[in-house]
Amino acid sequence: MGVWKKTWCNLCAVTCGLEMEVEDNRIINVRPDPSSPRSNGYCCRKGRTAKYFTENRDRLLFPKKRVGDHYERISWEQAYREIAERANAIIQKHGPRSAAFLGGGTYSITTPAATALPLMKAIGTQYNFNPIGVEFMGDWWSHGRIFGYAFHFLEPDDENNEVIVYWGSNAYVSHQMPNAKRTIRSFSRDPEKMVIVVDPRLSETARMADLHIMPANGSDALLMRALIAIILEKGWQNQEYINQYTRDWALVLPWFKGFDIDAALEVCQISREQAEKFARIITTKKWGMHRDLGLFFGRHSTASSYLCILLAIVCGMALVKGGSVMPERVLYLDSTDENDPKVWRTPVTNRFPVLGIFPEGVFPDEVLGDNEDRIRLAFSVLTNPARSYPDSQRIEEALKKLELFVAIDCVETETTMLADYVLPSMSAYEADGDFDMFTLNYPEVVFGSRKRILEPFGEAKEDSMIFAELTQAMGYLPELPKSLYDAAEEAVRTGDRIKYFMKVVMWIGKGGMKYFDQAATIIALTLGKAMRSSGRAMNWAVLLTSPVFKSAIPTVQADTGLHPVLSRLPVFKDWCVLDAAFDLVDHHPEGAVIGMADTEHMMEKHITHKDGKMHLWCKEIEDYLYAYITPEREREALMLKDGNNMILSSGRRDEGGVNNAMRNPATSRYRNLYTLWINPVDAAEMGIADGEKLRLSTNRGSVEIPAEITWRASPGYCLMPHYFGLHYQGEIRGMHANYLTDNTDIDEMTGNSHWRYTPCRVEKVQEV
Ligand SMILES: Nc1nc2c(c(=O)[nH]1)N[C@H]1C(S)=C(S)[C@@H](COP(=O)(O)OP(=O)(O)OC[C@H]3O[C@@H](n4cnc5c(=O)[nH]c(N)nc54)[C@H](O)[C@@H]3O)O[C@H]1N2
Ligand SMILES: Nc1nc2c(c(=O)[nH]1)N[C@H]1C(S)=C(S)[C@@H](COP(=O)(O)OP(=O)(O)OC[C@H]3O[C@@H](n4cnc5c(=O)[nH]c(N)nc54)[C@H](O)[C@@H]3O)O[C@H]1N2
Ligand code: SF4
Ligand SMILES: [Mo]
Repeated sequence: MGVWKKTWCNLCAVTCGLEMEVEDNRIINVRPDPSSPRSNGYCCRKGRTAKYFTENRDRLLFPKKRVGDHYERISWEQAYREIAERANAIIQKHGPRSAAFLGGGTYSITTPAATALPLMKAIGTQYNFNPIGVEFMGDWWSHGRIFGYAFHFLEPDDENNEVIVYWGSNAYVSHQMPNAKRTIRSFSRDPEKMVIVVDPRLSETARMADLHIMPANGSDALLMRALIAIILEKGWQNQEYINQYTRDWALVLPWFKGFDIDAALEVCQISREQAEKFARIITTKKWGMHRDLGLFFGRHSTASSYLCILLAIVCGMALVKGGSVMPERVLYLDSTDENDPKVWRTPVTNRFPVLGIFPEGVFPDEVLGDNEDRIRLAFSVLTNPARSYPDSQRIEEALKKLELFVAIDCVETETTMLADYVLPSMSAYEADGDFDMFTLNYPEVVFGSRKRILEPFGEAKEDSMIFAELTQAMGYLPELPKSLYDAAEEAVRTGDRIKYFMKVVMWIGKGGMKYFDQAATIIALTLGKAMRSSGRAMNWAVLLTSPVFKSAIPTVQADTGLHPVLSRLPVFKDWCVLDAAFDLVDHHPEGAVIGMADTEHMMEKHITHKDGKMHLWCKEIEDYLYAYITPEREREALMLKDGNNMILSSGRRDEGGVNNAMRNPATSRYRNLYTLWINPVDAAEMGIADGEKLRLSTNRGSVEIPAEITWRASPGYCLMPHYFGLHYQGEIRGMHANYLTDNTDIDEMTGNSHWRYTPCRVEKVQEV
């Protein structure tokens, strides 16, 4: 019999509450946690298999260093010393543009960034690559343009929606929203409500739909342009809302007036009748939309995201109760305006960051060139670029070419195998303090501090501590005075962390603010030591500096009480509220509600343009729509060329795998998931039998893969998983989807990868 402990799932951004039975430092059982304010007793099949994530025999236990063609174990001190020497030499010689950070965020493990970003600032580099960037680049950018701040983006108010639209999202399987199956089922069952799915195939979510719109794969932007044009043609738009809350309506009208709706719908393969039906529903009902990879990894991803928002605005559904709302964020990401000359562009590919994140597809080109200002040094954490970035061959080549590559992970991966130094970090279940990056609940603002439930393996450290110690080793921070360490110990003893915080602020001020950007790292080193966890200290530091209560209403006072003296002084009041929120979450391992969204003042709180209006017009989008989103151009562009006979989804989400996290084959021991889903019509036409081996080729590579004949694929559209081709105990099963993808095949505007639209050739394997 083990002991049941409360934690939450590390396998996707939804962070469902889980209870785990722990025996002999192993997770032996997992069940959903009914007390979780995030998920209220819900969890999916992946969450149930979370024990296989920690049950990995390739755990990294010690720091190691590449020596010739093998690795040698070294001490942490040696690792820090050597990495610092080599990194500093490269940066001194070639400048800050030689250094890049490769981060991850999918798993809502957020504390490493708290000290990694300050280290980037100390080095002076802006190169932050991250898969969450590549999914959301276009969507965030569009929200930034229309509303002002890119990290507050629209989500359906599903408590109050009459209709939920899933556009390019298979949430019934992939989640990306709280309690997905429960919510979709309840909408599907309720005669007063409706589920609409826009997906070119019969996905699991589409099977639950009242209305399934099946556009030709890749024709979404054209369909959206046609839908808005229909709404305007019929006069169905919510003109009162548009007049009150938006700017530049007259400039946007020509995008749709005179647009050839029928020619567009023909290319989309949607009947006029169905398109009008859809348009009528969304102009008469209260609806919200989940957008996901079908759009974000589809063609014209940025233009589609922009048009999605316009569609909501035209119907009067953005930032209104029952329409789309903006869940609050505890974490703040700095806006980056690509037109500001201080914001870097990549020298070879001329790409810009959105919210500080660069599109990962261009990374290899920025390493492999022979330009003087190329990237020569990289740190990776919580990511496996050798598999998760497009074009595995090219990214492997780039990682090998780096003059110094330091990889941090809890297990051996295809990326750590290419590093010069490999540093072991604790997994989510050994580390402390991680919190929810996306805070998906609404109107509740749920926040947490994940508790350690397993003792750390080997010499693994928390990622946030690794970056903090590295910052010191590289000489960006001096030895810190004993007084700060003592103040931290006292704060833990007495609970008065504000007093400690003032000491940190004073020490930074005394040094002429030179270490201002390193505040979090100073806290990780001092309070982290006193709390026996830098992650927990980061959780507190992030909360203390969070602007969450600029838009949300705190609910913490009543529960915990504020600092008795300081909270009465206006300068300290906000800090005291946030500090009390930390106490609340620290005492609640299942997470806690720290605030509520201000549902009465959404427009004032979430439109951050000075004039308080949504800005509808944008030159880049106008140029793009006129150049690309026309029936003539799309008719031609959607035709298969170069001997290709199908479109591939190079990244099938099914219940079996979770990106590259589940390496232990025991996770799916009863099923063969390494298959290509192919529609029965295609199979019959090509004479393919179920289970028959096929050759699947793209412009970048070719693999053999068994066919799985299923209606979940549609004619001309096949799907392969993106979680094979991973090493485990020296063996590799299948091939990774990114052996078939092209890192230059990315969205022209912001750089998302076209992973849902990979032209390919499917053939029978010739018998010899
Ligand atoms: N089991 C499992 N769940 C996961 C993950 C996992 O690896 N495994 N990963 C997690 C992560 S990181 C993410 S980002 C989410 C992603 O979650 P989703 O975006 O829901 O995942 P996909 O399966 O890519 O679903 C996209 C849907 O878009 C459809 N689609 C494809 N092309 C087009 C198109 O041209 N137009 C339209 N309208 N639709 C199209 C596809 O048929 C598919 O049904 O999943 C998360 N959940
Ligand atoms: N072809 C193709 N490529 C894709 C996609 C696709 O659909 N098709 N999807 C894209 C999407 S949406 C995403 S989000 C990215 C995901 O790509 P990445 O963010 O790179 O995620 P993974 O490849 O799963 O790598 C995550 C790493 O973090 C480590 N890790 C996980 N949990 C913990 C933990 O608790 N502690 C520590 N220390 N380490 C941990 C794992 O061991 C793993 O090596 O992939 C993208 N790549
Ligand atoms: S929905 Fe995501 S967080 Fe919840 S149990 Fe499934 S994988 Fe874990
Ligand atoms: Mo993702």
